[in-house]
Amino acid sequence: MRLNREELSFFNKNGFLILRDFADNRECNAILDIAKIHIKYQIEPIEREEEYHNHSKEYRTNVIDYNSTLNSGAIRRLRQAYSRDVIFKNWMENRKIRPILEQILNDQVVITTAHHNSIMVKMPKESTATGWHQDRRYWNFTDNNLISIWLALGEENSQNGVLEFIPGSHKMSFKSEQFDDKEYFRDDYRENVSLIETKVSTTLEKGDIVIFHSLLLHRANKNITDRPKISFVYTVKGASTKAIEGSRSSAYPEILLDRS
Ligand SMILES: O=C(O)CCC(=O)C(=O)O
Repeated sequence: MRLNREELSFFNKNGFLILRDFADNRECNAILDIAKIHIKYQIEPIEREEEYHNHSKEYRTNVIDYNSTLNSGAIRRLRQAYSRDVIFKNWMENRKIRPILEQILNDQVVITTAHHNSIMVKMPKESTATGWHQDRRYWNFTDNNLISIWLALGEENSQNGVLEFIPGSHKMSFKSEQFDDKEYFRDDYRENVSLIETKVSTTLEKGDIVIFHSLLLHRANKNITDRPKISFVYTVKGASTKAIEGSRSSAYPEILLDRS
């Protein structure tokens, strides 16, 4: 499957693209079943809600051990999905999406397991909102040619924390004062307010995917429903984009995928 010219130019202009009904029910259910077992038995490495919310910029930049430092609390993400189960690995190495990723990256595709490589969980009541941010802020690579693939494993809407994006923000330059000390894009900063008003949020159904650029500003609400929201997200880069040696980004394996 390849993107047509309109889809590719939509991604280049806006920094994200939704592909509806991309993964079939069987694939989604297999991922969900395994994810639920790992959530139930709290299989490390996990990040709990409190940690997701409170970890400092220094922690997120430097700490390489992804195991939780807490013994209890709601799970926010199962990390290192690639090496947890062949079902997760197969989704990340899915051949149907490969030509699309090659088109967007304009390069051979490499999975980076150092960062987004997770089952994302938003538990009812206990989950928190995520502020506006660019994923790339704590990542160390030679350039920005990285994109993430988000798979909805159930309905995602404004009630349970669907992703929201600021279209085109992946191409904008910002001043450091537009961000707070954890590098969240400040929603109380005058210049940011009008830009934030341009946000888009689109309900997702099970099997829909969103591909988004590593510099795109995005956020999500907390889950105020009574059912967990479970999603899968992983990041790929172009082969010519290199992790900086000695950084957290180079501390985990990379998987070079065959050309389509
Ligand atoms: O699910 C959320 O709250 C947002 C997740 C996200 O944007 C991230 O982890 O980078």
